[in-house]
Amino acid sequence: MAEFTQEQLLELVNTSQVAAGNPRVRQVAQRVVSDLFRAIDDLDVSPDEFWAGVNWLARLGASGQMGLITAGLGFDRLLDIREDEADAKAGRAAGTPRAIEGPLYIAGAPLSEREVRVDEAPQRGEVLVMEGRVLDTDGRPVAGALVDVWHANEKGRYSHFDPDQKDFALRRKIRTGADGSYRFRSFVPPGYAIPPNSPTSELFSALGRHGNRPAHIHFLVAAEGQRTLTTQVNIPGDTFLDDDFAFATRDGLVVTLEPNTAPAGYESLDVREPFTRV
Ligand code: MBD
Ligand code: FE
Repeated sequence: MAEFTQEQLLELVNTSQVAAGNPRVRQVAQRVVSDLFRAIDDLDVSPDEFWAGVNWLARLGASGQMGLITAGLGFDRLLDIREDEADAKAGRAAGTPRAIEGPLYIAGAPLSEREVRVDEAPQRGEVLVMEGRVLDTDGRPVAGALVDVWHANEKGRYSHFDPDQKDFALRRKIRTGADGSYRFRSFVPPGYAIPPNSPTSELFSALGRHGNRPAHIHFLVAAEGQRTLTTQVNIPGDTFLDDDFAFATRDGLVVTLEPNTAPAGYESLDVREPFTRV
């Protein structure tokens, strides 16, 4: 009785619970299962290969690198491309290009008004000051916008994912002033590399791919009545600018650095030495 062909099995898997459950979940799950059945068949995947894959997925989940792999396989950028297309289709103004959030954002960073020092003494790397204004897509200043900033430390690691850093190290939130302005001091961060000896690096070496991201700073900009912008800026000159493992860099987000040898007006940020201004 319970003998089926491959096609009959797929039909059974996909229809065995039609009456109950969530139709959207069912629709997506059916599609994914169908595609995997097909891939196993087309590629003649052996049982050993199949279980090796399952084992890798189990280790991936346990390692907390699920979000890292989605970025590395291009899914995060895919969703951004789709958002951009939806905006274009709906005739919504683009503004600053979006860039992926990535897997390393932590909500709840300490909040400051108008300006903040993001890093802590002792100074690491080159002093960086970034200042600007949050504008809406009509170019009007957005007062009271919350600008969430986060970046890697001098070793390319992020707090909360690195036992050597304090919680919320290199993560700050700034509320913009009446003219939409904000500024912060930190240091020019290096690039990021995926952790070695991890499920992600295992896959990437098997694929012959590197796991490097060019130097960048993340932003999440939110304001009452406005769509939230998730973006990044890239530090110019990085060798991985056009070879980002997460496919997340964008031309419009590579900033210009301006060497500043006369740091007057930055006393409140405790800048006393020459610095780089974005
Ligand atoms: C990062 O720092 C990052 O920004 C992304 C998108 C993925 C991995 C590490
Ligand atoms: Fe990052």
